[in-house]
Amino acid sequence: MNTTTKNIFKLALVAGIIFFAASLISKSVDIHQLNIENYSAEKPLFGTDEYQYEAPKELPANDAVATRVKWSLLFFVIILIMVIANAFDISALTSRLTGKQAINSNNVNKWVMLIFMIVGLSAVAWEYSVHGKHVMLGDSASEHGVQLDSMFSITLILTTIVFVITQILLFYFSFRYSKKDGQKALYYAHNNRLEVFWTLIPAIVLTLLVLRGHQTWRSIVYADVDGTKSTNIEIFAFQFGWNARYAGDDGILGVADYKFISGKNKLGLANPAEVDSLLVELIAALIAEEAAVKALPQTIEQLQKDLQAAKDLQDNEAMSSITKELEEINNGDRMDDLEASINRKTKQIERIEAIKKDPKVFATYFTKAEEDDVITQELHLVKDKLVTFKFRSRDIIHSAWLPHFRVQMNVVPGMPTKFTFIPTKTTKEAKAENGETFDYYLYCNKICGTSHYNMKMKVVIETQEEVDAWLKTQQMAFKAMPTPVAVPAVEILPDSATSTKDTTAKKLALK
Ligand SMILES: [Cu+2]
Repeated sequence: MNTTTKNIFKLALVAGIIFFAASLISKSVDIHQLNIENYSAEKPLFGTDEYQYEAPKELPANDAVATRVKWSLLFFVIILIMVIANAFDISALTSRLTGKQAINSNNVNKWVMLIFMIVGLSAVAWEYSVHGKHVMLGDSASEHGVQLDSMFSITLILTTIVFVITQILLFYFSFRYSKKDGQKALYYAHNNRLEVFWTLIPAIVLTLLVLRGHQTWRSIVYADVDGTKSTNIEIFAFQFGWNARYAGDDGILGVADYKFISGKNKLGLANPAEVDSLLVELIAALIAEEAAVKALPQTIEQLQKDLQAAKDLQDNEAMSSITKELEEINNGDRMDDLEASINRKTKQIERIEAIKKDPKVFATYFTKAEEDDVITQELHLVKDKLVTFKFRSRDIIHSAWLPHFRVQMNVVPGMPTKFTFIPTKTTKEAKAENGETFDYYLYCNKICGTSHYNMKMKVVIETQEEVDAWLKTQQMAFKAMPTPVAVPAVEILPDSATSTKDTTAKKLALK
């Protein structure tokens, strides 16, 4: 096989592979395009109504054509690159045969450098003009947010200036001083003055930026260290949702602890009746599990009988499920699970009882401050009033993100975090600017599981009177409603805690 045939063969092989790959990719293109449509420029990313998943539908005829055109273009670009590469091969061959250079690669390179600079910088300018406005989500709706935005802008302007200058130097110099025959490059290894210049200037600029950042951060973190100047609201995160807890009339958030979390007491508030009821639940479950351990031999016996019966009836479904259960018991998995659960419950009971036994510790937990706490599924804040969020997580790390207020803080289980700020624009004012469908939201900004995307809570900024009126419609955690007004259902605490008080005490007494 001579070289030409070999090259044609190579070319055909590469073209075949590209065709195959392109056909594979193009099958997934339709769905991909639909996803992009959902985030189109007309639809703002934040503050719209609930995101509705739309089932993939047929592409409109125009889009389908556009898709095909795009893929054809890609194919032709690849072919073009291959043709150019082959042209270089041929020119190299010619120059070897004739001793003359057909294409001067230094010349080609320098023009490619210049074109790359022009195209690249134009693309940067286009990016800034088209997508730049989406970076900030409009003006900040909080006091400190104005500071953050200005810091962001200054950093962006400075880095853009440096970026443009260095890119022009890099590519223009490559163009201007490309290799020429008979020209020798100047050997210039070191210059102290230059070193000092380009070390000191960035150092000074970066120090100024960092100092301003440090100062701004301090003004946020130390706005209300002891929590006396601001309204304290607890933000509770769980997979997958948020709760807000208001302090109630006493202005104090009741103590809460993960140890007290139960089906009814989802935030784990230190309420004596709730904690007793949890203890009863735990003890009952413990007794049941211990009984299940003791009864394992009988369980096996019964299951074997059931298996025989299922065999007689030729009930395949029952047979496979019983066999599976028997296997689980015989290989020790069931026993391990039960033991782990018994250990867990025993420890939890011991911890709770330790708190209850020591009067000093008891007093720090059970302060009665939780009685008038209000747990809500929306966040209502007063305009121009300092608020402190105290974050707590039930399960794993979440991140509370209120993009319009430039607020973000990790929500870490076992490690309380907080953020203090002043909202400066009411929801009404924001709606007037952004349209009636606009709303503020608190999002989770840490991918925390399958329903992470759905983890958000509506935030309403209004006047003190409006917030007070709204709070009156919300249910207090452990006290009956002060006046029987029409209340929207809050599903957090379906039963009133007081009703369990008597039975709890009786059950504990029985123990
Ligand atoms: Cu989350």
